Amino acid sequence: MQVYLDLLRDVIANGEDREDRTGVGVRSVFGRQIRLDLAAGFPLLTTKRVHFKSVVGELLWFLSGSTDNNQLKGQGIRIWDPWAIENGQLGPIYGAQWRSWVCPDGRTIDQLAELLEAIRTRPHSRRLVVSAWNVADLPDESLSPQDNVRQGKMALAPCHCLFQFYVSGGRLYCQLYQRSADLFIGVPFNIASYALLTHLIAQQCDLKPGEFIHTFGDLHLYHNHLNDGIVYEQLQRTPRPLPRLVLKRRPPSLFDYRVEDIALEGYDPHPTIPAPVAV
Ligand code: UFP
Repeated sequence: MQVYLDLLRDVIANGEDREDRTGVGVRSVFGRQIRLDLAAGFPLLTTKRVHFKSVVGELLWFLSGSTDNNQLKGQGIRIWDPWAIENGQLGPIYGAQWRSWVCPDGRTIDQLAELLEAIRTRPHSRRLVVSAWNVADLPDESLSPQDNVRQGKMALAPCHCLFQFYVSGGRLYCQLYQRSADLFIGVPFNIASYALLTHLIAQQCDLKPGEFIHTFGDLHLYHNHLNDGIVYEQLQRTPRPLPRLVLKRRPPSLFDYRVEDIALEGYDPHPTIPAPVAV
């Protein structure tokens, strides 16, 4: 994951210091891309421990179509807590858009079910796209996440907002467009999540995982992460060999995976680096 450390150096060296919605302030660049070959190992950061159980739990929660934070909390995953209202709702975020995008006539579209059908029957299609960017459901940037949810909007506008697949040589490639990326906290998690999603869809479609291509819009480091010295601490660590992903079972559909089906072998990271998240 040298490419991740290179991105950190890029933002530090070339970023512009500026204000942001959260009030914390960021150093930011616009428009970057990394490519990770999933055959070379599972791209989970080794220069700090990333909580893979949360990656798995969150992805399976998205795939279930749920937008209820209580279901994540029940598994001990607290990453969505700052954005939820009292009853756990988060508004129509990823799970809703992926599995039940609401049409003007009231019908709903299961984008992921349609995607799998398309990959199986039309692997050369140039329309293997899933979008969470449902303009009608976007939150008002001047309101709190909770006020947006109370008005039926998303708690947070999708960060990983659009992804596309490509099939070549029996391998499944995935490219993600991430409009906004917290490089220290969010990105290691987002990489692992989409790498895992690509593995699961590949298994379901009798393909091997290809590359994960991660394209960034506003890529930033929060000033508190820079000022704490934790970004520099991360840069001093030497990457270790990547772990390997093991899928222990092939369930009947993409929507039937359980946490126990997904395991990592050989993950031996440097210690975790706690960091505050900007809400
Ligand atoms: N963020 C990520 N990845 C995610 C996620 C959020 O990096 O998966 F949900 C970060 C990006 C940004 C903030 O720092 O959260 C969202 O703020 P905004 O909507 O103003 O871009």
